Amino acid sequence: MIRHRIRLVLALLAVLAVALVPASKLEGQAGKGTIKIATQSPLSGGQAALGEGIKLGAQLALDKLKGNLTKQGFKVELVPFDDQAKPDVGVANAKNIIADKDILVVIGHLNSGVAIPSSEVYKEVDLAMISPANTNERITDRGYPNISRVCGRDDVQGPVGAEFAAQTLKVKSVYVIHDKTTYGQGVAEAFKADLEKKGVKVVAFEGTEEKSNFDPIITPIKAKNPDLVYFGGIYDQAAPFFKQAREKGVKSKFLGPDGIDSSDLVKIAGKAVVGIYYTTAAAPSTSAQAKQFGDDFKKKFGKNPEPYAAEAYVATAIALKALESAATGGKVPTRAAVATAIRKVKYTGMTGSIEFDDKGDPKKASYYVMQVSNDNPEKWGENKEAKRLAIAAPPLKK
Ligand code: ABU
Repeated sequence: MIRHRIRLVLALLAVLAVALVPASKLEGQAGKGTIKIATQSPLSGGQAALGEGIKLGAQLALDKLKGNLTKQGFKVELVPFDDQAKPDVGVANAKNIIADKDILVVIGHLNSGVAIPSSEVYKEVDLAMISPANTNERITDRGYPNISRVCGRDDVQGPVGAEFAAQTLKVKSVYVIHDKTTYGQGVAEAFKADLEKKGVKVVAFEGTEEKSNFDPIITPIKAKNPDLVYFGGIYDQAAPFFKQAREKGVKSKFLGPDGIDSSDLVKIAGKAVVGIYYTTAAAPSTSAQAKQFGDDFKKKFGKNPEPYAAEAYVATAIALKALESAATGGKVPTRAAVATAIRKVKYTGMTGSIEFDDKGDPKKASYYVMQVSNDNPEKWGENKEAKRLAIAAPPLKK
């Protein structure tokens, strides 16, 4: 009886002891503070497929790799923001982001035209941004110490497309269309300039914000009958354009930049886009590491990763490494210290090896020319790789 009572008292004491331990300790988070990583990408609207992929790629990296920081006593959280692919929304979000002192890194954006003005806000407080997907050269050519990216640039991507058009497709005449955005027009101009250097005739260069009825654009294309049509823009606009162009009898080859690298291109345009080409700075999912990432992603989120989800994973992995090294002494690091630490990270993973140059570009980035091989969106990852190039980032133009 006495033994039973002693056991009961001991058990009660044990329960009491556990109850008195702070919740943060039980979770392996000893209350040293909270570190937040924000994502900014379109989570609604026509470009949400790529934007959601960026958010989920970052989420997967955080869940898998935050262990060292939580062991050090920090609570680590992801805070996703929807920039709606709109510059004004991105900037409004950026102001809220800098007001939250716990946010030490931003992973984003998808659209260069949103990233550039938003990063002017991050710069005010030395908040680091690592872009998984922005390819416009001005992202890094401003020389901001807090802005880095893990992908290539449009002043390389444009010429990669031009080289492929001239040397592989051997086209003699090209009709260039762009979406009038910083990204779409920028990459189209880089493509056109290099094409003309190679002696290929650019029969037209025009911008459009049209999203649904492309008749007024298709009629002159039919009249000129170019060997190739290049569309500098994003898949939500390119897909209906390509579809209507084929339906109206345009026989030209089609080529576009990485903005059309999304399974939603075939979801919208179907068979009309099978066989078309695109350049991209997003690594195809062919390596063993990328396949493992695809499996993990599908298991966790129930869908395939879109292009640039892997780059968002890599950008977040780099951010976590930088946070670990900047958080020496067990204190939450300053934003400036994190930005400085990011530039020192050397990372090798599923998209290759990344080491930053002094303006925040990867010293060498990979560029791919791909061909759409199937009208099944589930098989976007099986598109055919026509060419792969590793090219050094151009130095800062003085
Ligand atoms: N590079 C693909 C996404 C478009 C952009 O950079 O604006």
